[in-house]
Amino acid sequence: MQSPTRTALAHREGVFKPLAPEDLIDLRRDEREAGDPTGDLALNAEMRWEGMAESGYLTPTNRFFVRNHAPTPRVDPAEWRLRVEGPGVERALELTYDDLDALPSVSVVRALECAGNGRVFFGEQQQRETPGTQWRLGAIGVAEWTGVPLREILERAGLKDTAREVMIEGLDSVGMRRPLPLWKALKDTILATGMNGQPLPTDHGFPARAIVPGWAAVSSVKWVGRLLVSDRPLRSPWNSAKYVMTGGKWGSYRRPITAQVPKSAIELPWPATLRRGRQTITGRSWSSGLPISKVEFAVEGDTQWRPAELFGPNLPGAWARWRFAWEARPGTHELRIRATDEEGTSQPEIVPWNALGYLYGGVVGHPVEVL
Ligand SMILES: Nc1nc2c(c(=O)[nH]1)N[C@H]1C(S)=C(S)[C@@H](COP(=O)(O)O)O[C@H]1N2
Ligand SMILES: [Mo]
Repeated sequence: MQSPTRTALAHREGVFKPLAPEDLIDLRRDEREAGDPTGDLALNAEMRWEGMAESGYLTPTNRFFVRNHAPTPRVDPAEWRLRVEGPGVERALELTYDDLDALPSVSVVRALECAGNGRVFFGEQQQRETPGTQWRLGAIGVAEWTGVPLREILERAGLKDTAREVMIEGLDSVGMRRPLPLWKALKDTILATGMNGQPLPTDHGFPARAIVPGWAAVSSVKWVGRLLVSDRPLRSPWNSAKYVMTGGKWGSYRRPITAQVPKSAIELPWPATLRRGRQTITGRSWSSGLPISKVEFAVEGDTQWRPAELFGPNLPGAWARWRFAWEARPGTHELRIRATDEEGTSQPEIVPWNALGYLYGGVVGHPVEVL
């Protein structure tokens, strides 16, 4: 049971959910210790992968990672309004929570993954650290999201031919917001009010958040208060200064991050300790919006990749589970996993440098000590 004191304390810390150390790793503490001044404001907690070995296809909500640019706001659903306005619509709309509930809704199983997931490996594997939260691989979760297609909402406001982008605006103190091209808003984006069959939890965006399938989670704005429909390209700090890929010899161009890249994670602690002998190793692989076609493994020093066995659902835009048997010999090893998606995109050995440390989709060596 949570005591009221514990809950109050939790919110002073910027978040409501318990962040049990066996479920989540509170990276904000590391950031404070490292002297990052934003560490107090931003809350970042990543999932412990070892917990997924016992879980089903979906990530249990208590284990789901949290990434906040500012403390979680508490929004009263009775007071809450969704405003839809701007030069791209015929008429401004204001919807209450009940109005939103009354619109046609869908349920979809989709991954939500931070663009910075895997960032620590730029430093650990490629000897070139990048700034920002040093996520390992736990800034991802797969949930069943229930909500109203953005198309249903935008069409009620009457889209003009000139409509181009939708700025999705959050109600947190930093006013986190990011523009979405209209085609993506209409294609498969939803405004979710439910997660894993429950009302959206406070920290995950209650009363309503965007879910933009296949795209880095920065587009999936939480605590949405307004949809601003424009007739021209829009900017916010989250598509111009941050969440952009830098490129060119001098890092001189910046492209907003949209789609994710294939990645894999083993359901073991980091680092892991195992007993000698035959072990079943399990994990999951995912890609931007495609099913996984193949997963292979190698122990460091192997010259050959060997196949892992895929099992269970392999939903596009979510993930695939896999397992393989490993004859563990005493000593220190690195287990390496490589996934390939249905378009044939595989995880590379080396990830091209980008200054802000996004989209680390490379093969990583998971350290394992066998006793
Ligand atoms: N309003 C708002 N929405 C937000 C954020 C935020 O700080 N404020 N963070 C974004 C980022 S960078 C990520 S990775 C996801 C994290 O979603 P989660 O905390 O539900 O896991 O939310 C996105 N939506
Ligand atoms: Mo993120």
